[in-house]
Amino acid sequence: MARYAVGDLQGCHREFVALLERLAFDPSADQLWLAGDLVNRGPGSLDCLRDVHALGDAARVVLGNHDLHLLAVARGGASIKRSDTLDAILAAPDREVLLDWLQQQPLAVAEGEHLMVHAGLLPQWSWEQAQALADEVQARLAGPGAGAFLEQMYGNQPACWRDDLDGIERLRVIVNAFTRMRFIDADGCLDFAAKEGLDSGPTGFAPWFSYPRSDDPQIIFGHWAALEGKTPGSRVRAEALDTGCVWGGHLTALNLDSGERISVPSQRR
Ligand SMILES: [Mn+2]
Repeated sequence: MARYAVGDLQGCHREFVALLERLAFDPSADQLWLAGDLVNRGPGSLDCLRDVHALGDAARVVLGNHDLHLLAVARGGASIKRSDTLDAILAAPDREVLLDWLQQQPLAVAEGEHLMVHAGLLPQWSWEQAQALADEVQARLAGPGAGAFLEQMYGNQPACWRDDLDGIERLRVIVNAFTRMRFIDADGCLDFAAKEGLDSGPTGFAPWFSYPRSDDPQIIFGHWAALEGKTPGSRVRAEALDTGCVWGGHLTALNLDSGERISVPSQRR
């Protein structure tokens, strides 16, 4: 049995098929972890969603910001943006099955020494606390308050985590940290503007992985394509897996047991 983690698909379906072929992936024996953002911006979002759903127990998925955006559009009254490529999913005959499945996925997956999240792990959160906070959001998404939550999910405030936050503010910071975080300050406050490389953050802010932690999980994440798969200056064990397939880069898998990286080139050029 092999275990692989794969970065943001974002509708790169041809590359996803090519990567699974390269891995000789066997859904009856192997496991595929997907670091979120299965959909959006790329041309094959519906096929990506269908294929990952069809993997059943062979796939473990965390939600990314684009996956949550799809749910917010479909079920929270959010507006579609000009750059979104979600129309085929929204019009698909199997959309309810796919959306129901997506809405049940977690913000964090932990197994052994590995912890997979879409954007990152706030250094203020222990591994155990992070898991509990991810569970809070998953329970809300799976429960009767899901629609109201999706309607209020968007927002950059509050930007800083505090243990005593409650209600929608608490859930919003949890979602933003797990799915949108790049640069933070020493107090665990998020910046939402900088999206480029390591030097693009505002004064006083640094990449979340450049802050030390009191525990030492192997953190697997996607989301930040400008890192090109690297985490220089990292003070935690972090594996960046978004290698920008949708932007003409690569789609990358990490063998969780050997540490080997396997990539296929984007077919979007
Ligand atoms: Mn993302």
